[in-house]
Amino acid sequence: MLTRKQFLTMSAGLGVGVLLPEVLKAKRTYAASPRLSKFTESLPISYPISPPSTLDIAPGKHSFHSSLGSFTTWGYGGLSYLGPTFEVTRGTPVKIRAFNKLGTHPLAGSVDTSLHGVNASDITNPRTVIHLHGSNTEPDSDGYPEDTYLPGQSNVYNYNNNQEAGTLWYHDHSLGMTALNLQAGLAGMYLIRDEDDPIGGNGPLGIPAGAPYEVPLILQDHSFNSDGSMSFPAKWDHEFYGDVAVVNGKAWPNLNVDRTLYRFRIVNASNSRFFRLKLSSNQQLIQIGCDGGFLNAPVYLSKLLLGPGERADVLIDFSTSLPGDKIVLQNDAAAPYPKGLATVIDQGYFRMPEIMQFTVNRGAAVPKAIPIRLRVNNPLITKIATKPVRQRNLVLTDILNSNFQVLAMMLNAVYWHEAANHPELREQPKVDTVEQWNFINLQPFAHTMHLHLVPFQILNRQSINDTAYSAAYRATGPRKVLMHHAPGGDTVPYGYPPLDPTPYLKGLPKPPAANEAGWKDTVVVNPFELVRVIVPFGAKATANLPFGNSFTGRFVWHCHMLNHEDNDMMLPFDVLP
Ligand SMILES: [Cu+2]
Repeated sequence: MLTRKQFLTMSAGLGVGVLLPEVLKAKRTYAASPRLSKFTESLPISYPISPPSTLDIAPGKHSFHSSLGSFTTWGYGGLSYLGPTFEVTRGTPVKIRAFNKLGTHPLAGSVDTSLHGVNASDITNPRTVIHLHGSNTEPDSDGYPEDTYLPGQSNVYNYNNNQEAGTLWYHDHSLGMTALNLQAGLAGMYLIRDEDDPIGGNGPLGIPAGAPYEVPLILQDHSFNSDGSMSFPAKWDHEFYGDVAVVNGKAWPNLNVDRTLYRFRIVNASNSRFFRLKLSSNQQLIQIGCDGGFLNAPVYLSKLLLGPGERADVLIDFSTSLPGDKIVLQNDAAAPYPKGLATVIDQGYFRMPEIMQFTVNRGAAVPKAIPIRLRVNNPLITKIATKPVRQRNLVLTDILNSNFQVLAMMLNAVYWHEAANHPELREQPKVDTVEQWNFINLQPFAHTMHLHLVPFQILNRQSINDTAYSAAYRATGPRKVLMHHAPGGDTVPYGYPPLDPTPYLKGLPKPPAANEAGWKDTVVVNPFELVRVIVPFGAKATANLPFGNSFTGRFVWHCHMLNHEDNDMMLPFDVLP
């Protein structure tokens, strides 16, 4: 069986338009959305509020654009689409009972029962479960993908919020249904505050917190049918790219801004799309925080890359803008990231060059100082000095059929149900130890790898001779699968655990970018690259950690490209006592 890279290389040799394989042709059948005016919708803003003790997960009627009309979508906490932004202070525990009040799925025609965990009943009796992404949370409240509950049922989530200020988000995590449930609207933002970033602002950094100058931005891409309802392919495909940018639930919105300093909490909540954001005015984006909290110092960026699941805490200074200026938030990332399908079809096909617009209000400029130090009460981030007790090599790959169609996206060539039922196929770190995890991407597209429970530091990235490594890794297989419903048949081509990549590495390791040199929980793994991360599996694993718990139990690690996660690119791991 060919790898996708070998196949794409082969296709390139045949020339554009010749022998378009199923795997690529499928993309062109996506419905083209109706033409929509840009920057005519007002950006909806959910300013932060305290979490409630009860949270409804329920349908509503929502319009993404004034020319599209209203259709059924899903939301949290009484919103028709997405959920309220919650804010809590570090160390203040929160207990939320969430009620599943969902009805027939708004994307009923796209429920694909060939995916793991998906049943026809998900159309009319949909499961849900909430994961608070970025939180250091007990296993029973972490949104394990099989801890779902049905309409009429509820579940209690305990978040002790024992961690530094950061940009968290909450979203559905139902096994096999996460992509459709997020596309339907089940996502919201959750901000943890602390002494450096107190509720209401007026903290030592001098940055806004809350209305009106701190604005959450939930970035997605969507497609719409001619009647204006949401469109999504009927069958699973290895990626989804919509042709309409949606921010906070509106298509290509506009935000009127005062001439002062704004703070944007940005999450990439899209299925597969990477955003590389820039401003049409060529002003810099000043990144002050990444996934898990503040960086050591602001990083001034002309472009900001965010893969699916990643967050950024960003300042934009509009005090130097002129009244009436229109500044577009642009995106120059190819899709798939980073090179598109350049060798086979039009490279620009899935691009989304514009996201939203800022229109600068009249009024005097009110400049504010950009903080120099971001960690006043919290310890500076220094490289974890504790030596890892072990390394784990973890491979990102896929399984193709004889027509080169992707059957499943895989981690370690292990299926979810195999690992869920066979501990010998699971990673099992010991609580309060430090481990090094090496993510090895054997595919021509980037992925974003996410660990639940604990944040990590990126050590470095290094190229790998993927052809030689793949061949040697393949020689460790095939492995007989332990659960026979697996889509690829009775075997997978590779053995377990993955082969040591050391002899196949090329060049020198590169340190993370300055805006990644903080606490991360989701990391971009580029094609044919090994990314080393160092992970403290508990608050006592080493010094100066940004969280306070040492939980044991079952959690998950996965690719955050939602179609990948839904088709086996997710595995359980256990933190052992
Ligand atoms: Cu992926």
